[in-house]
Amino acid sequence: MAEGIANTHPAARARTGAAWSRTEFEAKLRERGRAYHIHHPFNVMLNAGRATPAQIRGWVANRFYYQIAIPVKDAAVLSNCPDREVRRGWVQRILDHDGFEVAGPNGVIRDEGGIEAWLRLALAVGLSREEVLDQRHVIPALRFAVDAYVNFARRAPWQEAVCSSLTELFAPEIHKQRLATWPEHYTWIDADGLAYFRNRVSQARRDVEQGLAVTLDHFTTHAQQERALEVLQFKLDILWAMNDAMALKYMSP
Ligand code: AHQ
Repeated sequence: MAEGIANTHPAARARTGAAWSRTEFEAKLRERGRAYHIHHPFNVMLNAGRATPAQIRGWVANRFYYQIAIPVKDAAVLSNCPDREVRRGWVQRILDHDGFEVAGPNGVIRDEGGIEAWLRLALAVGLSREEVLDQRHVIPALRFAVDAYVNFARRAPWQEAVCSSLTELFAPEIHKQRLATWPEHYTWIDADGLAYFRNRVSQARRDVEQGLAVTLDHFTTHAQQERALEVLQFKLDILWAMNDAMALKYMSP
């Protein structure tokens, strides 16, 4: 086989350590979706309609800790990122969660943000704002997993922190699954409470457009691409560990 052909065959390239093409690299990232928490038994129980009200309340109260960590994590990415163009796109993520109020020529533009929407989900499932905000239900192991994500974003190169957000490649599916199944199975939850999931379908798609472009542009050698897969697996493990903690606490043995 001519040398050139040998180096272009994916299997040969893996042996020689040559980088994957952008298309192959994206496919490798998407292949990791098989480890996404949509497949975790706790999430399967939740979205199959088998969760009790207490299990749903436990999930909402614990996932709140993840939700309030996201803008802090994204601020860490911004603080490490010297690229104005990337920051201009990334800052939207903080506004998505914290909300904003902007005085415009035609009056004030307001958006309550995702954290407030999550608190409305909490009320819809029978939790009080106080017991969610004071984090009394947050499981220590879940807290540690979420804190590991924030600390990673603070310390890792900003491109790795961007790459770690790519679990959102698989997020539209999980939000759409909730929107498709919760109203049918959990008729006791007011539909207004699901606004967060509705908003995230399009926001996640927009997030991924930027996150994937930065990742495919930055991680170009084979070693860098393998590192990107490691980073994505680290974040997949964080989401999985969060579900492990909730399963241990809320699912009967
Ligand atoms: O609601 C979620 C969200 O705002 C984000 C931001 C993003 C990140 O920066 O890591 N990841 C993420 C996720 C959200 N919801 C999760 C869910 O299952 O509802 C999924 C999660 C993700 O896929 O990382």
